[in-house]
Amino acid sequence: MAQFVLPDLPYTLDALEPYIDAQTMEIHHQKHHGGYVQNANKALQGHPQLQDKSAEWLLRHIDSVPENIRTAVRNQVGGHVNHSLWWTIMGPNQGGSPMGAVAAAIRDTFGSFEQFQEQFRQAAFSIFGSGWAWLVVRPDHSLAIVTTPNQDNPLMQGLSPILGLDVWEHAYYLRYQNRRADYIDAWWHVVNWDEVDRRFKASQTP
Ligand code: MN3
Repeated sequence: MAQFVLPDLPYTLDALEPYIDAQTMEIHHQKHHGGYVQNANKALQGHPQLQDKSAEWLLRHIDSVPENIRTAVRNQVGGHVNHSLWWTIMGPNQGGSPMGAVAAAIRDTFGSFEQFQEQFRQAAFSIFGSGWAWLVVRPDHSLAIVTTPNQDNPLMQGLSPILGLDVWEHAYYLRYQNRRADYIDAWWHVVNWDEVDRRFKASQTP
């Protein structure tokens, strides 16, 4: 039995239109995320001692994964975990400003929601090549903006991601071509802040 399974999208393919188009969603979910799941399962096939581990555990303990499959686990399990978060922190009729505990923490850390958005936008825009921008919770429960290359996940550095932005070209090229900044600006309209707040609260309990 396969260790990892491609999760269903929590909404229809066209639900994030016009900000993210249905064709991009279909290819991104079925082909890209589907590919990470298949390749992750393949990488772990001959390693029964790792098959009862969660994807998150494997990333947190990436240094204990056997060297001959470490790069594959990092890329493919990383891709699976990143995209599993990605679908859930977006939704139709979302966007706007965060509410609740995470909103207060963002204000305390960055001064205002607008200042947070500007810093996050700058971080995402500045990634060279493929990668992700993240809002993470540090072990001391404070917030920070970080970026990772490729499909690396902040769990590999002991950080808990609660919001992520995929800036691989496969996430936006069909609609936005080279205009990454326009994609980032549009993306705020689909951020599901209730889910980000839920993840934030979960990260605050020991
Ligand atoms: Mn992607």
